[in-house]
This record gives sequence, structure tokens and C-alpha cells, in this order.
Amino acid sequence: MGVVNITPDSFSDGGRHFEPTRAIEHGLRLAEEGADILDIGGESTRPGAQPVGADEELRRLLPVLAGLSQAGKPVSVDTLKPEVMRAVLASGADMINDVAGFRVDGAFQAVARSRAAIVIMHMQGEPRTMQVDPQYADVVAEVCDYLAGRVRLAQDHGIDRGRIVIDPGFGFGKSQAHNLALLAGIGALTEGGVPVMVGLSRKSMLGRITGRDVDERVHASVAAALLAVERGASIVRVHDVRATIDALAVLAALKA
Ligand code: HH2
Repeated sequence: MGVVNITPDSFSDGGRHFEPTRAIEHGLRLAEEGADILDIGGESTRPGAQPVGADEELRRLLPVLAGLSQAGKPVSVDTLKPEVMRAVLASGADMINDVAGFRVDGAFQAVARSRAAIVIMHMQGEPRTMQVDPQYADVVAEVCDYLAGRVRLAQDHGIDRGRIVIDPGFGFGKSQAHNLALLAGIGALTEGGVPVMVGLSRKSMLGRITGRDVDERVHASVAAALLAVERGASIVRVHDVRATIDALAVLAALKA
């Protein structure tokens, strides 16, 4: 999954693709590089980011969603607002990626009657304060239990299990130790049989390991994606598609 941020303030590439034409060009490039899914987002979820209204979020998303239909790849929309979900589904979105795990009132209902896939992500707390002091007794077990509960609730809302993907939410209310435990423990997340997605690309946990700034984390991001897939992740959400594809090709050759 290739990331297309249409925001002025995303941590990894803030402002670079804020104009719709730039965002569409970027998405088409990622598709050409081999991304199987394009994930577009109109609101930054980085710690401390300012919330954006639904109108503004849609003003950013809709032209890019329309423009990317020519890529011939499924388009995912990264949003936590039910009104945004409904509008983008009516405009052809194939997947809804919700970092809040469909916890906002009406979120499951907004997607239930569509055929879109959904990504349910785990987050402790909310973006503004989630990194202040995250606490878990056993992070892997708690994230597994939480996601299993959300999958059951999604099914109770009439969402077929085959439409659901889960994501442990690296960096969303997690310390460095929590993130590393989750990366090591991806296998446990896959045990329920629901596909696992991970977003590790360019994140600060990789900056802490390597001492590199955000635009110098390609190698660490590729290593993290490879380790995640080896441990059972089915989808990796990445900024550097070409580099990740090459690394995954090596892994695939080994397994062939
Ligand atoms: N991470 C980010 C955003 N959305 N969605 C899922 N499912 N999993 C993730 O790990 C995830 C996500 C943060 O990355 P980015 O979009 O580059 O930055 P920002 O949140 O500032 O837009």
C-alpha cells in the first residue's frame, strides 16, 4: 500500500503533495512502481496534529480520489469520520482505513452497507495526547484482544469477515518498547485468521533506532517492512514503494 498524504502537516512528507494535481501524480507514480493499493489521507494523525473538519477533509480527498481512478488500483481512504467515509464510498473508494478503529459513533454503520474493505487499527488514547505515557501490562496480548473484539463488533454490524483487515497501529499510543514487542509479535496477531496490515514506514521508532531524520529512513523502513511480512503481515503501508517492492521480491524468491 502506497501512502499519498494530502495534508500540509504529515510527519513524513507534509505539504509535498498538498495540491490535488501533485497528489494525483504522486499516487500514479506509486501505482506504476508497483503499489497494489493507494491510501489517501486528508487529515494528519501525527502526535499533536490539529484536527480538520469533514468539509475540508473532503475538499482535499475527493479530487484526488477521482483522479486516481485512472491508476486502476484500489484506493483506500484514511479517515476516522463517518460522514467522510460515506461521501468517499459514494465516490468509489474501495477501502476505509480508520486509525481510530471505527470508534467514532456511526463509523461501522457508515461502511456496513458498502462492499469496501476496512482496516481496523489499534490506538491507545487519541492523537493529540497518545504518546504522553502509554501503558500496557502485555502489549501484544492487549492489542490482539482489542482487535479481536473490534472484528466481532464489525461483524455484529453486518460487515463480512472477509472485508476486514487489522493493524496494531505502530506509534499510536506506544512506547519504543511497545512498538518493538508488537513487531516481534506480529505472528500472534495473525492467529485469528484476519489479514494484518502494518505501517512502520519512516516512523520515529525507526528514527530512534538509526538516529536518522524522517527523510533518511528508507533503509530502516524497508528492513521493518521485510521483517513484518516475514512474520506474517499481509499489507505494508509504505512511502517508498519501489524500494519495498525490491526487498519483498527477494523474500518471495526465497520462499518460492
Ligand atoms: N500510520 C499513519 C497514518 N495512517 N493507518 C494505518 N492503518 N496504520 C498506520 O500505521 C498508519 C495509518 C501515520 O503515517 P503518515 O500518514 O505518513 O503520517 P500522518 O499521520 O502525519 O498523515
